[in-house]
Amino acid sequence: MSKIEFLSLGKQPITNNFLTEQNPEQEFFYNLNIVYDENTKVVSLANFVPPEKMFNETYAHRASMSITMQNANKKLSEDIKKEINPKSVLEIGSNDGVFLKNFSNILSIGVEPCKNLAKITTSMNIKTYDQFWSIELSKKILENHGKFELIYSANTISHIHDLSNALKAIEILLSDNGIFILEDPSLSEVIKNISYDQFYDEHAYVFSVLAIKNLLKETELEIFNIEKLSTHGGSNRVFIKKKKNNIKISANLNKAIDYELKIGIDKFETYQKFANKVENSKTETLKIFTKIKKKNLKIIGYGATYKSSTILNYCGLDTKYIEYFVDTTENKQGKFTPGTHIPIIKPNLEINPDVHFAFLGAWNFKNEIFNKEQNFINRGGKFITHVPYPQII
Ligand code: JHZ
Repeated sequence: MSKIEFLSLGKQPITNNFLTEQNPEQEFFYNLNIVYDENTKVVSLANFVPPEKMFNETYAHRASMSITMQNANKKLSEDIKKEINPKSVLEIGSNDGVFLKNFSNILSIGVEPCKNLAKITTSMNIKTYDQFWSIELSKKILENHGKFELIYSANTISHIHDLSNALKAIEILLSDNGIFILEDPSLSEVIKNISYDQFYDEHAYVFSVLAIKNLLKETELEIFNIEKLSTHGGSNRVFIKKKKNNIKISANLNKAIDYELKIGIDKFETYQKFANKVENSKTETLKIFTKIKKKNLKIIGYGATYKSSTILNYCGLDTKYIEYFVDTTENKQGKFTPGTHIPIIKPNLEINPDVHFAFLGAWNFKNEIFNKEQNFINRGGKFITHVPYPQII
């Protein structure tokens, strides 16, 4: 057995299952356990949740819901136009078109299995295939549009269970001089920040650069550059090409892998230590919430993220601790958090005056949120976060 379990985060619900009414009998729970593969160095969930239960026509997350991500997508698109200048672009997991809308003057195709999202990009005149990414779909797209000079996929490849099929499907559609850019949360950042909430049903994998390099060994593809991003709590942007394409391999690749080896990404004991820190993080988080509640002060949640579902359910933080969440995503408003059934409401222009603390579900947008909530901060309101350790800020 090359896969060894190192962390158990208990029974967890489907993170996209924002309940319309409190009806726990209808909720699906699974055991969120995390394993490390000694051969490939891949870290993944022990039990994958069937994709149809997660990615369907009620999908709530909108990638364009923060200024931070709108700006990041705009900047990336401008850089791509300057440096690569592709004639065609395909995005796997096109969500609400936050990236593809910047490529209206070239052939741009979206792939998005959540039908409600595919409808949004279709209405933006972006041809969108509302199916799961696979070899079969890739062959169909090849027949209809030919090969692509750029394939982009952010926060999606880590969601696909059969990676060998997904990578083969990319090989089929990528032109020989084409570039595939993949972005996903970075395992070394998760270890560094004890951001264990990056493990949830949709995140079947949390990749290190080393793991991606190993996974590509069986394919015609290889990494030629890496960029470290601050988005989504620390991500890797991985630039991939066909092996026969002789683009120079950047020194950034070995630098990134050397760093990962230095922090022990290839050693099981690193994951055992991480698991101990996660348990400790839970204890300390609960201490903070309990202390505040003893004083009868009011805590709300800020950003009902998919990530936060892991913390809420793992730590048992429900309406006893958090009165409600505010979230700008319309499809979450008026609903309840999965498993913990905390109401989610539309944020007012500023946080209500009776609120003393706000738990940062969207800690990855801390700067954007702090800028927006200056009045709350000035009147003595405080935020609670668990990253990089449980604390009040
Ligand atoms: P955010 C989702 O995860 C799911 P989540 C998915 N699996 C994934 O990988 C990432 O996205 C990319 C709200 N918000 O982006 C908006 C405010 O309310 O961290 C969003 O609902 N006010 C595909 O959910 C949520 O927070 C604000 O001022 O963990 C952020 O969700 C801001 C800035 C955000 O992803």
